[in-house]
Amino acid sequence: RRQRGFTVWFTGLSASGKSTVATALEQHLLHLGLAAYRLDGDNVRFGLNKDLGFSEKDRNENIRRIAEVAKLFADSSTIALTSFISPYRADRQIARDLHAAASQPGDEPLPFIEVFVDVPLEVAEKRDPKGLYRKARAGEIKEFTGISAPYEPPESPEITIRTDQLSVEECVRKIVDYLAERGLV
Ligand code: GGZ
Repeated sequence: RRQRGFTVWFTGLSASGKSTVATALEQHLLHLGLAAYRLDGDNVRFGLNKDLGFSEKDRNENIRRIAEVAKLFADSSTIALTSFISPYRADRQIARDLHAAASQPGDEPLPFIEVFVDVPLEVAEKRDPKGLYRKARAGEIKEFTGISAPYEPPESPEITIRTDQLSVEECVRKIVDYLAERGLV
């Protein structure tokens, strides 16, 4: 059977563990012989989206473009893994709806799996690997998610992972088990 593309959409606070889990999942999928590609701030915000900042409008546009690109990867039979905060419910819904709409008449919808990387703000803030929370608290970064800009948690994500309670491997296992149940891997 030909590989079918789909998108695994990670959402969560800065330092919640999105990129760590997405990277481990990508490795796992590649070892299974599946084509997977990770979209994250490093390859998107410094390229395609380098004109965008962190205002609500810019985040809306950031997520809209990422959703379009993820859909193109999925449409090309690749597994797209996106790791962006994507703080607004409406933006994540737009990404989901885009995948549900056929690219061409007669096409099946592309599966869209939302993974909520759910850690308490206190945990993310304590990790603070880049010192951004400290700067945000000091007012040196404005509109910082969780501190001075909103994060709207998903109401019905396909998967929720607690990176403060499970190991990276356990998080990957939970996602892969779900994908296997859906017949996607
Ligand atoms: C949130 C910010 C901000 C502000 C810079 N708010 O931990 P990081 O550093 O590596 O991940 C964060 C990243 C968020 O970019 P996204 O494209 O994922 O955001 S969104 O989906 O909301 O468009 C953080 C850094 O960029 N960063 N300023 N003000 N995170």
